[in-house]
Amino acid sequence: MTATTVQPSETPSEPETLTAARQATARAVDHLLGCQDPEGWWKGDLETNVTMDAEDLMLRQFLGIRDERVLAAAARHIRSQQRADGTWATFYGGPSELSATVEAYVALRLAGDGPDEPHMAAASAWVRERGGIARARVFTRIWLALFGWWRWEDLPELPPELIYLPTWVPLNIYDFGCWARQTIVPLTIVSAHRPVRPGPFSVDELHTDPRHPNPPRPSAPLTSWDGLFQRLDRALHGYRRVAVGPLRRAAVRSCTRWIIERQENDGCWGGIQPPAVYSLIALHILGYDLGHPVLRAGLESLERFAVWREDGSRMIEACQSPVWDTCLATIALVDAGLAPDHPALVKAADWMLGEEIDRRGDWAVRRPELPPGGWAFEFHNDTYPDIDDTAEVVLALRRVDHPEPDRVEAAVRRATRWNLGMQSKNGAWAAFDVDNTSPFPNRLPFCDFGEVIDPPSADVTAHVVEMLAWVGLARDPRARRGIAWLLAEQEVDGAWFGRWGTNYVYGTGSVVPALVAAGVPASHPAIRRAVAWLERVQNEDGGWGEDQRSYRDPEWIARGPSTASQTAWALLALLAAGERESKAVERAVTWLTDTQLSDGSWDEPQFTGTGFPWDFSINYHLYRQVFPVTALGRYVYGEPALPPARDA
Ligand code: R01
Repeated sequence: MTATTVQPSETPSEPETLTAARQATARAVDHLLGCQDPEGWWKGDLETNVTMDAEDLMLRQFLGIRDERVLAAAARHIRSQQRADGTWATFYGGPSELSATVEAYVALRLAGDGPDEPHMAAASAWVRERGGIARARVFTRIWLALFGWWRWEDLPELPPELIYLPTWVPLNIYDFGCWARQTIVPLTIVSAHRPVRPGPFSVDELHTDPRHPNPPRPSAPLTSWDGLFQRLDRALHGYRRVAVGPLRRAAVRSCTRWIIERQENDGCWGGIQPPAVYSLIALHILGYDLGHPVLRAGLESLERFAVWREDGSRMIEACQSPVWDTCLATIALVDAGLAPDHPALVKAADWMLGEEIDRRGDWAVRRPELPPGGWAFEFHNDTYPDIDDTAEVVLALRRVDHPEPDRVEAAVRRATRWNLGMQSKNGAWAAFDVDNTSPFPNRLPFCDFGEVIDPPSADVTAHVVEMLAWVGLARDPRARRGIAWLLAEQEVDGAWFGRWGTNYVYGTGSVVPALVAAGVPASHPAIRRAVAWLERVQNEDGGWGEDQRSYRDPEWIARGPSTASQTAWALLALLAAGERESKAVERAVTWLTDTQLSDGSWDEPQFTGTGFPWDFSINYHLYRQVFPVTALGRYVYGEPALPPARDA
């Protein structure tokens, strides 16, 4: 070393970890800035599983609009996801899953793969071994019934007359979470019509015994809830035989109107793929031809869910996350030291302001007096703004130094009023609705997949509490009720459950920063227990990882290979709890800086997002970037300073 580069001994040099973090943050910020769309938004791929691709192909087959180029590219993606044993999983590294394997297999057959090719024979053998089509979920069997590969009579009944149940009667459509509601209404039309457009081949190889393809399902005792709902289903099958005539026709018309009223101006439904697919099928069997404006716009909107890759494969996204990705990226960049009036941030804020939803949606059924003012997750989803996006957009807007502060504040005020109005009666917040907690939808034999209700969760409640702190309302009684609910919801080991992110690391990483922002001291026993839990479950390598299996098996809580997003969530909690100088934080920062790629990004094949716990997992491709940027940024530049309180 030459004399000129020697540090003067009286100025202690910066700790190595901090230097590395500073450099990693700068590279990560540059990478994130490079991902912004010229219009101001960010959008990472939203990867789920091959049922999306398979259902897209089956829809095209059903409607008679097969396209060989699409078929080949989608098949290429589906094949790329098949594992060595011939099966498919629903998340990276997950166990083989029967319904996904059946659907992917059928899709590949539509694409021309022969049943005797080794990869196909392996799949069908595994399906037979696991009980065949008869053991697949209801959605899968509905798809097969559309092609005559399963009997409609052997599916649970869901009558269109459901639409007539008033909102105070159990099982009315507003008792279902909005994603399930939008899926179920078109499916009532489909199951009332029981359409069959025979498939171009047989799938006998997916039955354990093709001569008896529909073995009876075991009945539950009459005295149990399940037994009662099985009876209800049998009664509905009986009702079906007499449900002809004016009432049925009027119910189908009401469902049709309900669906058409909810088509977005981009042609989609709710911004998510499944309701769009089922709405198109329902309308088509009612006689809407493919050239009808409603159908044409719907089909065009489906095309926008396709991600074409350089290798010639085509993946279908379940939905798109531009609002969510944009608010998270904005927060990350400000926390990582970008000037709050940086043009990229002003542009992002402008784009978010333009996305505010100013009309009522399904949420108004339970809150008719509440004025609108929130954000949805997607580009076009005006009927279903969500509380989580609204909270994070406010947190983002409050960080940006925008040239029109009054315009921003007015939007923030409307959003705050809307989120406060959407508080459930237990003091907490859910994603889309108020008090959507009915125990009945989950009992229906029809509902054997995913979540069908939208009860409050700790992660969303935390984001709202943090937002309230940032608009100066931490001491408002409504914020206090949220805080009390969060404190009561902590698990005995110190963690919080993660509903929309995986899993306890997400819950804990959301709640701790929110509680601290709202004034809970870092010395509070709840915060101490959370810190102790995070330190206890930190991986040897300094990171955190939690597999989707944690939703099924407590052995898997906080267990899994370290990932960038989950390490960042844990780090956010530790930093908020005042642990900046701890060994755990130093090891976490080192894990992030050591695993960063040369382009400033991170690899993350693991699925750390949650659509429905266990059943529907999401790999948000931008999570690996936005959360490390936020966490490293706070490590380098300190915790974000709350803006001065304003009058509520
Ligand atoms: C689906 C389905 O594909 C689907 C797709 C997206 C969601 C729910 C909530 C949010 C908003 C975003 C996306 N935030 C609360 C999340 C924040 C991280 C849900 C479902 C699959 C099967 C059926 C979704 Br049935 C219906 C829909």
